[in-house]
Amino acid sequence: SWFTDSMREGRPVTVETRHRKKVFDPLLILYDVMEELAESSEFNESKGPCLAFRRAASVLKSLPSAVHCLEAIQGLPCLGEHTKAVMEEILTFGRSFKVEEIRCDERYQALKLFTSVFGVGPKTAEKWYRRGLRSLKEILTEPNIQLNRMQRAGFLYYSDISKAVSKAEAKALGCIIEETVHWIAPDAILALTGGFRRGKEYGHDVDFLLTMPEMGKEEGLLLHVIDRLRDQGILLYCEYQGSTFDVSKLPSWRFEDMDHFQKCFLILRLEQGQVEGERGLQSDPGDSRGWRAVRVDLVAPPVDRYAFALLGWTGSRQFGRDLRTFAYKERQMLLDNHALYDKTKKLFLPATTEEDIFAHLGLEYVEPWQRNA
Ligand code: DCP
Ligand code: MG
Repeated sequence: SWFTDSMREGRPVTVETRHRKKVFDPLLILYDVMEELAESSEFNESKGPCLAFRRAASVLKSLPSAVHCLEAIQGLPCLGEHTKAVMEEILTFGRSFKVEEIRCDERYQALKLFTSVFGVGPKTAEKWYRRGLRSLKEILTEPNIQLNRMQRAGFLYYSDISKAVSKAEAKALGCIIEETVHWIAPDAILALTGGFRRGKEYGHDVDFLLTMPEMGKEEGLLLHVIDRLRDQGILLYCEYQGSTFDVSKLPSWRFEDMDHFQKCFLILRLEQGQVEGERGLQSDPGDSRGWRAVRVDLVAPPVDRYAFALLGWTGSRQFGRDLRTFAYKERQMLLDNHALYDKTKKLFLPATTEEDIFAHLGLEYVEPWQRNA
C-alpha cells in the first residue's frame, strides 16, 4: 500500500540515541549533554553556540561505536573548541560541571518544562518565568495568565502528546489520512514526511504532505480534509494557516522558520483498535480509555513546489541545514522548502522530484533513511 511503501523508503536507522538501551555509554551521555547545551543556548538566544552544540550532537549520533578516549574525539570533524572541552571533561571526570550547573539552574528547568507544552515557545516561557511561575500547575491556577487556543489544547492533551508516537501508531494515522484525502480527491498526491519517512521508530508527531496534480486545485483540499476529520469525530484540535507563499521571492539559505505553504497543526484522536501489533497504543499502563491524542502536521504546497517541500519536511533539521549551507557555499545556490535558485545564472531551477534537486546540486541522491543527521 501507499503507506507501507513510504515506510519502506525509510529503512531502520542504525543509531537512535533517545531510544537505545540504557547501558553506560559515554557516547550517549555526550549526546544528551550536547542536546542540553544546545537547548540552554537557545533559551539564552545564543544562536551560534546553539547550532554548534546541535552539530556536535549530530556528529556523535553518526558514530558507529562508542567514544571512550580523548584521542577518539580529537579527529572528529565539525567540533569547536568549546564543544571539545566539554567532551574532554566528561571523558576525564565522567561528568561535566558546566552541564551540571545548567541542569540545576532554576530558569533552565522552568523554560524546559514550559516549552514542553504544545504552543509555548521560548518567549512565552521566559515571560512566565519572569512572573515567578515555576510549575505547570502554577500556570494553570494563576488567574492573570491568558492561554491562547493552542496552549489550552497543549495543556489539555499534555500527557498524551508528550509521549512518543510509535511507528505502528504513525501507520494507523497514515491509513486514516490516506482514506480521508482520497475520499475527497482520489487523484490527490500524499506523502509521509518527517522522521517516520526517515525510518525512525518513534517521533513527536506525524507529518504529511498533500497536493493535487493540477496547479491551484490544492487550494481548497486542506480545508476539506479538516472538515472530514471533524465529521469523523477525530479532530481534537486544529490550527489552520493559509498560504503566504510568494513565487517571486528568492529562497533563503539561512531559512529556519516555518515555510509559507498552506498547512495545519492538528491533534487527532487515535483509537486503540486502529493500531496494529501487540503493544498497540503508546499510553499509560492502566489507562483504559482505549484512545490517545496524537500531533499531526499536514502541509499542502502547490504541485510545482512539492519536491522542495518534500525534501524540506523529510528533514532532518540538521540535514536540511547542511544541504542549504552546501548549496550556498559550494554551488552559489539558494535552497529552501519553496525553491532552488542559481545565483550565478540568476535562474530558478525547477524540480518535480527530490532526485532533480540533488542532481541540480551536483550530488548523488541521498535516501531518506540516510538523512538522519
Ligand atoms: N521542518 C521544516 N520547517 C519547520 C518545521 C520542520 O522544514 N518549520 C522540517 C524539518 C523536520 C521536518 O520538517 O525534520 C519535520 O519536523 P518535525 O519537527 O516533525 O521533526 P521530525 O519529524 O524530524 O522529528 P520528530 O517529529 O520525531 O520530532
Ligand atoms: Mg515529525
